[in-house]
Amino acid sequence: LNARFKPEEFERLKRDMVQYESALAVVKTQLDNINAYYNAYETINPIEHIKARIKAPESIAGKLMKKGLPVTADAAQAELSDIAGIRIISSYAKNIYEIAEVIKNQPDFTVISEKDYVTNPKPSGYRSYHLIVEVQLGSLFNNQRRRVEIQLRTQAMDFWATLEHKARYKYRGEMPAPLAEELQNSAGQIHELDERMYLIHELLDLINEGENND
Ligand code: 0O2
Repeated sequence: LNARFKPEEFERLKRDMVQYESALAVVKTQLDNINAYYNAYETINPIEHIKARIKAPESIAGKLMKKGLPVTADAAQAELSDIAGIRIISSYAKNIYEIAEVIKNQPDFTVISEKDYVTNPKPSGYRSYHLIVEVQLGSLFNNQRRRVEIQLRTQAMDFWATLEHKARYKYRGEMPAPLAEELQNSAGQIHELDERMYLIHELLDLINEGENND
């Protein structure tokens, strides 16, 4: 989709971007604090790493157009929840639920929506846990609130989603059926691998406990 903002809309969007950068920084700092807490106070940190990004104007325009919406700064603000986005990568699927609970209990975040594609994957094979949270900007921004999308996934889910996204982008929604099928099969295998790695991890824990009790 070759969508573009008109110059005056682009100028408005550029100004609005400061709000999303600000919301992203607030959420990222809170998540870095959670990460620091786990490193300092717990024996195991469920967070592997955290990535933050702002959606590029071309992608915002493309998504608005795909949704049949006007390519304007107002429409972007009203309709898109992932202009500011964060990805939290964990080692195991079980960690995702633990981190999601902590995030949901953060007093500065208001949870707007929650989608569990970990237990209920998309038809493409996509697995991740999505949370949309809202945070308040400072008084200079009239205490407005902005949304940030947080995607939680394991390293294996991230590996698959990154490659599938690349294929999806290349074919612009018209992915050849054999490729889509191959990706669906790989998603199944990745899921199996995720579960097997977790079992090995649990087994090692049991062995360690046994040795400590000897
Ligand atoms: P990008 O380029 O990653 O930002 P929405 O997309 O928010 O209008 P929906 O369907 O309610 O509507 O959102 P959903 O399903 O929660 O998906 C939002 C984001 O999740 C997508 O954003 C992707 O990042 C990711 N996602 C969802 N489904 C898939 C999938 O099948 N494969 C991959 N690789 N990623 C997926 P964008 O804007 O589509 O893409």
